[in-house]
Amino acid sequence: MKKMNSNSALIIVDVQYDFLPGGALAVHQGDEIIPVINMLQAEFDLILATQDWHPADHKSFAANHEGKNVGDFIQLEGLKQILWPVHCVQDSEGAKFHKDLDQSRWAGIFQKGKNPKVDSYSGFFDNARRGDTGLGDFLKSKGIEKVYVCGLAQDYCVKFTALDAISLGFDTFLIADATRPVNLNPSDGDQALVDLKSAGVKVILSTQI
Ligand code: VGL
Ligand code: ZN
Repeated sequence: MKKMNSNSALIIVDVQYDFLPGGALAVHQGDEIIPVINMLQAEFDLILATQDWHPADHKSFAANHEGKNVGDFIQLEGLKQILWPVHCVQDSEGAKFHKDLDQSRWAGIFQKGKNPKVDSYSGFFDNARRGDTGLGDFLKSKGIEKVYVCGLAQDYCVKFTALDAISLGFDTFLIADATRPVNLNPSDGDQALVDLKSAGVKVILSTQI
């Protein structure tokens, strides 16, 4: 493997304890991607991470709505919102990156989900597309044209990060063996791949890099 062109960036989405086995919103076998991502990082000159980073009063948490349960839907600022368990609360253990994930060469960490009134799956924009983390401008300022996305979860934050990347004009790749779905519905992970491919995202394996 030789190093990627300088016009490529790797985006590592939400590899945080709450999305890993034993966490509050655990992704089955989510920890299996950590060694794959660590190997992948060697191929990139520019590596960024996203971090789900919610205030404790975040409205996406079922616990913040009396009588509601995880998996229920509500209207939030005019958007349909599924309710989650409390996860990735700012400064909590669950919000930390896994200790085995190599962070030594990251150029930046883009936090999302800080506005208590709107959820934010993508590392670029919140779900209402009002808030902007600055990730798009950062990539453009570095001359990046190709974006490779990996991390958790395939059917939520990875999916929406890749969809926003392609909408911003980046040639976008999903590294399929470096992500795992949370699969609230058993087909969500597969459906995410279908949706990504139809938007023009190229689904590849880490061995193809
Ligand atoms: C995520 C649900 C809620 C994710 C974040 O990282 O995929 N999913 N917040
Ligand atoms: Zn979240």
